[in-house]
Amino acid sequence: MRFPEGFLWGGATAANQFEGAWDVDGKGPSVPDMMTSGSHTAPRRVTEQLEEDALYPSHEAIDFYHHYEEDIALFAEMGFKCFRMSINWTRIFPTGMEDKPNEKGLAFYDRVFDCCRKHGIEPLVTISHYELPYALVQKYNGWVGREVIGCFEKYCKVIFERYKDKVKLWLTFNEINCGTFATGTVLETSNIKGYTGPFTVENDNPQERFQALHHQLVASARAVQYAHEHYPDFKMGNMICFLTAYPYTCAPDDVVRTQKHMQMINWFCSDVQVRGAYPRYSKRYFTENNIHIQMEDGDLEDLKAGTVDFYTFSYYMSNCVSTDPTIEHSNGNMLVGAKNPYLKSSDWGWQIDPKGLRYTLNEIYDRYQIPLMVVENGIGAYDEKDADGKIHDSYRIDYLRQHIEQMGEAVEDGVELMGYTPWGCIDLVSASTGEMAKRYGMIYVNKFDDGTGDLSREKKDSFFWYQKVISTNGEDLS
Ligand code: BGP
Repeated sequence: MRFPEGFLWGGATAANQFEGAWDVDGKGPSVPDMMTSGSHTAPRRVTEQLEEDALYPSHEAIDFYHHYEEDIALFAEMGFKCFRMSINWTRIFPTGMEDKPNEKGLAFYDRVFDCCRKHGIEPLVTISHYELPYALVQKYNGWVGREVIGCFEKYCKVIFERYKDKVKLWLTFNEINCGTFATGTVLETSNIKGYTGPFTVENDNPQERFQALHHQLVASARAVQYAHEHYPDFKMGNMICFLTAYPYTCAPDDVVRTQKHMQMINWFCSDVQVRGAYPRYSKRYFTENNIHIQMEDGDLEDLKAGTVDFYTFSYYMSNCVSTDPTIEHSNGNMLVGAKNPYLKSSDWGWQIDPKGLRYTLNEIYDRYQIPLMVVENGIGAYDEKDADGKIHDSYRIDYLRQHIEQMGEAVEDGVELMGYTPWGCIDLVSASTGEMAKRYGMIYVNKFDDGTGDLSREKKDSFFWYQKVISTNGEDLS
């Protein structure tokens, strides 16, 4: 057997992209609740006030809030051992600033975790997946405000204590490294006070963004430290958006540029979260980019004391880095890059690179030597129903098969891999475009970009295929 016994096969979601019920049972608005839908040609917009004629896809999403029993039963039928989901901070603290948590919000996640346990599914919970309370944007300019660290600590203490018997695996921030580049501003660092405009902010402010990121890194470390002190059976992980980059050519200038890109985009946050200190290369980057991070006494000690137990990441695609600005560009998750002539792309222009996953797993494990988990992977595609009324998504099966094969290679290379939770195991709202049409799921949801659809769930071919993969612990990928 390639995959170890107890391997955590499952799927991944995020509250803001699938729960809906955005203002039900006391929930407050979070950043994505203020974001309109878009497409891969027209960007999503952030609005300060809700606009009457705009569509806000998180408001209903696929309404997991009222379908959780049915959905978790479907995950169980596929054989899931693990389910990655996030808690919507604004269900627990509607503005982030209350003294007391919202009981109805807490009770909802009790029901969800109980349902998972009933089916023998281990929850893997992201504490903050692009879900900052919007009130904290208005009051503190998002994570730029140091006060937000305290709000986050309060939230963590409440959920740790409440769910201590139901949840053991935690991730602090989804794709925290998105704070190292401009496209991460809206959803990650959320320094968008007073901002109305497109998803890719027009006036990026790296000084603010890195200050906000510092606060997130401190908040993450404090949460990990607190969990370790009070709940020794918790396992605390980080979560990185891994944007694998190859030099476009073997010209040393391309190679060095790629190395610098890898350092600040892919390694910087995890060097802090796994090794417990700002890496030396970041000093030069900050000097050259005129970034001055304000720290308070104790910050460096917190970073040192709050290192994670396991490393998790998303992997969808790879890109190339070139010093030649005329090279053709390719789309990608959060960032564009130079197009790799050896790879094909998805409908949204993300380059499909299964071998890049083996390469990436080896690189990460060589660097840190702690257990790894792939907590997002998948292909966003247009799904059309066939004449028989079913979705025959052989392209999705191909994508997943090739990536699982390469994970198997990495395990044989000696990488310690805990599990695999492909993204959007059930169709949900796209984070970057706000579309429903960009589907990742093995379960189809009757919900469309114009907001119509009866929300009914249907199994795609990939549902049955993944069921077989799990039941054979990854041996039968046919
Ligand atoms: C990751 C995010 C997810 C998810 C995924 C797919 O970066 O963590 O929230 O959405 O990407 O991206 P998209 O939805 O833009 O296709």
